[in-house]
Amino acid sequence: PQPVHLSDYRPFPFRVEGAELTFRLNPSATRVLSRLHLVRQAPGDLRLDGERLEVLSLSLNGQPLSLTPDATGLTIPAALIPEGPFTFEAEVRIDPAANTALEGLYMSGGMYCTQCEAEGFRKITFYPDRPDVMAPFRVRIESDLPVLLSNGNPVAQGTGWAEWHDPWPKPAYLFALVAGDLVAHRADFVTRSGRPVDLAIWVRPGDQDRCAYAMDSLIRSMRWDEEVYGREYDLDVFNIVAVDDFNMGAMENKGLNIFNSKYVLASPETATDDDFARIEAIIAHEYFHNWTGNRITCRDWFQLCLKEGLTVFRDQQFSGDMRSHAVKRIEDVLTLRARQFREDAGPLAHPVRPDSYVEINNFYTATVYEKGAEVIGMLKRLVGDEGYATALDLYFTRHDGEAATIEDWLKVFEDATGRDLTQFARWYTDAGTPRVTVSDDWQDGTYTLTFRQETQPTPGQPEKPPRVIPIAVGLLNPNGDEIVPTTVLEMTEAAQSFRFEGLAAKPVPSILRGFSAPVVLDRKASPEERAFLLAHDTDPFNKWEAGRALAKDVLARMVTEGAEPGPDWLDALARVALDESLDPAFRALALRLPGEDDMAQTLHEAGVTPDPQAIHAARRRMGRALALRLRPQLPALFDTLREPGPFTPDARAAGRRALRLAALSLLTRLDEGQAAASAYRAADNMTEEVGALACLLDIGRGQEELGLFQARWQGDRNVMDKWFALQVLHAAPGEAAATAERLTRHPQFDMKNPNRFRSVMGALSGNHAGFHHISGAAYRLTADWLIRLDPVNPQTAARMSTAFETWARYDADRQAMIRGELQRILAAPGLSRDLGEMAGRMLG
Ligand code: HT7
Ligand code: ZN
Repeated sequence: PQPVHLSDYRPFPFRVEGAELTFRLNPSATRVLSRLHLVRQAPGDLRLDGERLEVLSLSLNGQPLSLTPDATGLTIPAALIPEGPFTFEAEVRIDPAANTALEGLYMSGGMYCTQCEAEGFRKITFYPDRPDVMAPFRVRIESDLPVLLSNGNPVAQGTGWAEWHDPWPKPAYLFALVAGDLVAHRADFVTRSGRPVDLAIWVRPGDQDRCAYAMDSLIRSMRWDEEVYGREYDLDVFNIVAVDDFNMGAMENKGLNIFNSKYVLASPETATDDDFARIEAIIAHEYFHNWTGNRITCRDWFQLCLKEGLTVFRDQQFSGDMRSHAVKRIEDVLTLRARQFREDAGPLAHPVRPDSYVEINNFYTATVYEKGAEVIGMLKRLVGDEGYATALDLYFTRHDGEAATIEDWLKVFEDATGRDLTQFARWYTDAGTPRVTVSDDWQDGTYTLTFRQETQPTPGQPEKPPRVIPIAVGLLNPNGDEIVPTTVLEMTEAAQSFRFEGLAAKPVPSILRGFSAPVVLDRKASPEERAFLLAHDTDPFNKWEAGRALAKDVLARMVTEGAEPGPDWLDALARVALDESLDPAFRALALRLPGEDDMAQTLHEAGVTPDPQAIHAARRRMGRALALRLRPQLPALFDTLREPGPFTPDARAAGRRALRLAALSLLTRLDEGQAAASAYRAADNMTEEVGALACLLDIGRGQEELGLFQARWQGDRNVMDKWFALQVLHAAPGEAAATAERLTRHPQFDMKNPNRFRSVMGALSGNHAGFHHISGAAYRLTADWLIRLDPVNPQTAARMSTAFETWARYDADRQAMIRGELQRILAAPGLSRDLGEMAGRMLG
């Protein structure tokens, strides 16, 4: 397949003034009638996208058209098109029941639903399926099912039909339709200008008592967007539907968000604290798209970060406001490093705004989303809070109702703040994570910090000119007082020095506070200096970062030199863990040991070939050493943090549970699981049930508890996903592949359900030492299942193939095995464009 290039963009030569659609729903033979009102804007044929549509009739201004579509659409020659407005009509037949790719119109548990982003609408009818073609839609749904939903406002309904009108012009990727036997959890909202909005979350009967948290999150999101960004909701209704079969997290269709049910349904018994936090964030994310994505959309899919980076940035701000900014920032950076830095360091590296793709679904990546959000965080830091607010207001007024580009976005900031952002734009066009090396000098009361930036070549980009890097710095004096509060240094050169004058003593620098830029900071600091910052830094991110750096240094020496953790690290960490003046959530994060995948990447960057088994073994020894150091305090830490009263999902209570479980995990390394076994039986919420079970599985126990869990939850798909995933994630390295393989034979394993598939195969690649076990069994099993899944659901198969993206880090044997599996995937007959592109890029 030919790649699409950013430089190929051409405006569409027609305007769609209105789209009228009628759906006659039938599981295997749905008829879709579309009437498009069009006006020519420029010379040319009318090209409509359309895939796998059985044509029943086509007409233009009421005259039948005898044209035959090709594999990707229909061309109506310019000569057949009249001057002035005209109407194109098509009737097609589609087969939702056979649609296992979950793109277009498909069925999930007897319900009809749609997923049109990025290019799914072309599987429903002929249409210019590109984001810069925006039109108001009228939709009529005919079906016996009781609930019939589409975008916009309801117009009328009767027995067996309903009509909807969406007055806001939108691209086809935001189209949605749902029909099913559903029940609603309802609430009211009044916007700050007085518009009443009916809110509803639609779920399968029996699930309605698990919607309260999602509804509360929605209401808080709507209020927050009014208060912080001045953005109001703009329709009479806002509907959310939960579906079990869904390729991603959720979808922001105008007025009708469709969600993976795992990001809606929650009760204390079924959802963990992480689930609650994710539900809050994703509900907010999809709601915020109403302005950043729907009202202002993307000109083409290369501009995806325009809506996704900004919307992630907004949902991160929201979660920080709702919870703790410090904890949220640490968690976001952990995710960024685990997913985006990993992507940026391998064969799949691409710019935040890519300039070519074969399959756009392969570019819904951590780089576009999370790095896209980091880039906005940097912009905000550079222009200040006020500059950011002014720029955003200008963005909304200047581009409302338009399909915009990154150039438009940056121009808004230039116009609002007077800054030249030419160099800053490299963050959008250049792939790779800059490495910033720091050295310092102290002379006669002047402290000098010198930074050097370097970015390794990435596929297709050998040269990496310097970028603008905002480096937030604070200075502490040797007794721990802050003498220079956070100051943002703007690095623009390959090497640059910054001076601080008039200081009485050599300070201790706290660099890259708040993780002010998505870079790897390379600073050779002594363990004493890191311990000092862990104890005294006023910036909570850098306080945590100091502890993390210390732990990584210790772990690296354990892996490479066989060293054991010394008292410096153990004492420094114990002080933080036991400091009751600190937020328990922060203490829990400080106790979390560096991840094995993260360690593998760090060793690789230091020129050491990582041995997954050695990392795994060292990390276990590290955990045991920490447990021994904290032994006297662990039981009390576990008991006194118990929450009195009924479960609440708020951040304070969740933080206490997180620290309690961190203590339990350490205790388990000393008592052979006694405390965890009783904690499992005493648990009255899913956080502690799963937490205790994970502790047991980690030490090779928990079989009885797995049986209890299954007996209790086998009727609940979302909870059972946890049961599948836990067993694979916590399997011993030599058993992980066999465990996953056994679970694929379980009667409740269903590869057509992406959540279930991910809970086994995603968990296998998440078990670092298990996935990279030298037998190669996990590599083979993963490739077997990707090949099997590909014809069923190519989008999910392609996403999951990123398990192999880190192959170049490892030794020659593992490299050969992984490359062999990628070649086997590439040779699979009938391979999809999705998986083919990914395997090809990974092989280079
Ligand atoms: N904008 C959406 C991205 C998306 C998607 C969602 C569900 C299924 C397939 C999908 N393809 C792309 C989700 C979001 O970022 O908010
Ligand atoms: Zn999004």
